[in-house]
Amino acid sequence: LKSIKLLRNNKSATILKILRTANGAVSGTKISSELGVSRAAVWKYIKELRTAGYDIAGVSHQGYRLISAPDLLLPAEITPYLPLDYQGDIFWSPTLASTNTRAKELANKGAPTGSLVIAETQTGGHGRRGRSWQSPTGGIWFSIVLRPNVALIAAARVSILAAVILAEAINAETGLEATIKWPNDVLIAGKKVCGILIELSAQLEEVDYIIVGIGINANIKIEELSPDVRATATTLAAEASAEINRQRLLGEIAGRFVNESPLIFGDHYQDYLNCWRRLSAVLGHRVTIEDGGRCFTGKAIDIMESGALKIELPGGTERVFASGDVSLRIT
Ligand code: BT5
Repeated sequence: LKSIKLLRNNKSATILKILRTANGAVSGTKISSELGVSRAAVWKYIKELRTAGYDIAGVSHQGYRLISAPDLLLPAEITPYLPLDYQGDIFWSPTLASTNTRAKELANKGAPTGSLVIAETQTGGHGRRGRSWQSPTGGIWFSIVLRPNVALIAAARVSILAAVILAEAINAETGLEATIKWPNDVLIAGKKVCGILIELSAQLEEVDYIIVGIGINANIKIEELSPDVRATATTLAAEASAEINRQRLLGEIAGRFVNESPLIFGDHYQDYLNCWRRLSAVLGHRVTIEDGGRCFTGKAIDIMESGALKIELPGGTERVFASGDVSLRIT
């Protein structure tokens, strides 16, 4: 399968919509007039869809009928779950080194806000501080480009937004109780189901773009993770005892990012901080933080506006830890 780029109003996505809503077969003539393209062009799009894994029957004198769609995160499968006015290009690949790396390349070339880079597997997926992120098939590995018009200092808010969106979207899609482990993991029953990696580019204190990289262990087989990772990880399918609709979950998350990111730069940031507090797996718990080779153990007491975590150390002193270069264990 080749990589696919989908621009808004993509013709193959429209054909799929027509075939999906049709009662039976749809003639090539009808599709060509609805699309405003020739019948030969319709045939070309149908061929492309078949190459991407769609089983479309062509019955002579009747037209085309959709038999089945592949379980892939193809743009045409995501689009139905995005808001109608969703802006941004959607790029899909069967495999990429890292969706964040590709998203950065595209953002540097001007990819608009809301652009998505999606891969079925990653060969060099990464986490923070050079750690690697295992990305076998069945997961949701993607990056979203955001271009808020804000000062660098405000960009940290995206980290709070991302964790809240992920926990809430997972909860809405699966009914599972997802919690947030500072700074940016989403847990189910205490195990990591989702990681978030935020990278940004700024010029003179102004944000140029922000890349939010999201990895969700949706329907992956837990045995495909290495034993050390398996010990602390889980998958949505395992926790819900059912396969997840990956396409709908991805669409919901992307739509929420684009709709809600303006809110955190306006008056609503406090609301998101409060959601974060409510969903937190760490506040009120004893935690151990490793910061630059030193370990601190204490009680997590609050999240700061900067996204830093406030800990109460034995003896009552408080210490604030910036996210980014520390690791935390709930102890
Ligand atoms: C993260 O880093 O949790 C951020 C991961 C972000 C991944 C996405 S996928 C799409 C996009 N493209 C990328 O290249 N990255 C983003 P961190 O907090 O540093 O945690 C990394 C640690 O999580 C590793 O050292 C492992 O211990 C563990 N880990 C690796 N793969 C995992 C998985 N699939 N599920 C759960 N834990 C995993």
